[in-house]
Amino acid sequence: MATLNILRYPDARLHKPAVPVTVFDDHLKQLARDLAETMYAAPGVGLAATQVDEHKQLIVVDVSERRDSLVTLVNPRIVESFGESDIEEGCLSVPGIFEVVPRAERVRVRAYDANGTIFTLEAQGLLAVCIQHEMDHLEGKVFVEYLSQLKQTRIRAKLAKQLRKSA
Ligand code: GNR
Ligand code: NI
Repeated sequence: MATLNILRYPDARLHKPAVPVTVFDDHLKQLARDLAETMYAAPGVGLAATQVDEHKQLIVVDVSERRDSLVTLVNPRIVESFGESDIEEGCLSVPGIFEVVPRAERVRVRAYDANGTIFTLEAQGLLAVCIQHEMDHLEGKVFVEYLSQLKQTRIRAKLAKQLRKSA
């Protein structure tokens, strides 16, 4: 087991699109375990492989209070979505920034687990928002990119200042 380094926005590697997984081997299972360990250690409610510089369509989520409801999604696809959410988001790659961005309130997702078994998940609330947030990461999109250019500029300045202070 290993916790992996999480890329920080702005980093060009966060904009690399992930490729679909075609081989469900031990290497993929190990990456899925390390991704989950990294998410729990952070702590976060989700993590995309993109954030640890692995550009494969793999995400993990656990929005449970007891941290015992891990869901691993490989090659996730949203097949239906309903409504509008107003949940405030954060991102481990954009620490200290919290904003509401346009998301569906409920989604039906088709994905494979780490063994290559296909399944469908119906999600709502935080789980639904989290899955959409992680799927954006796989496409190279970070949630702050939904915000105005002015807000994005302010966020980059704030992150640069955080980085200077921690150095
Ligand atoms: O830990 C996280 N919290 C969160 C809160 C609301 C909506 C989405 C998220 S995902 C985030 C972890 C992360 O950065 N995943 O990519
Ligand atoms: Ni994120």
